[in-house]
Amino acid sequence: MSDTRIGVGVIVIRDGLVLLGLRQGSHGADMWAPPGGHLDDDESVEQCAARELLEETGIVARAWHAGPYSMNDFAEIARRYVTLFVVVTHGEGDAQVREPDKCARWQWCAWDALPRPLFAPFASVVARGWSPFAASW
Ligand code: 8DG
Ligand code: MG
Repeated sequence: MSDTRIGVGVIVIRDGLVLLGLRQGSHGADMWAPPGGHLDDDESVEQCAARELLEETGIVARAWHAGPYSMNDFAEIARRYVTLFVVVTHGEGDAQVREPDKCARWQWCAWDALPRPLFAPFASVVARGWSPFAASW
């Protein structure tokens, strides 16, 4: 793959649950993914996480931590994505569908009963056995 991009995934945890959305209209459509998007040239990873979270859900990030990363090849769009995950341990506000063309609905999910199929970058860290609930943030 000669085209590598950086994505940021935002893992919001609240009351023992994690926020996932059903993707629409792009690669990974009809798969469950955390909020997120492309890292812009002029922002930090944390700024990107807070911006994407606000744009897509209306939730304001109040506390966050660096999470894991994953690397995934998407043959259908001939791109490799490096996804940097940020864990938001305190987010303010309810999850709203702010970009209905990109996400059909948000759902707070139990880690031991995640919906499927999961979008590949998030599926990678789950498959590795990583959990946001194993750490004492
Ligand atoms: P943007 O172009 O407006 O910045 O982003 P977007 O419109 O929100 O696009 P997106 O498809 O939600 O995310 C941009 C890319 O980031 C997407 O093509 C794939 C990549 N990406 C990962 N991992 C993750 C992830 O865990 N969640 C989300 N939402 N996107 C991710 O590589
Ligand atoms: Mg997005």
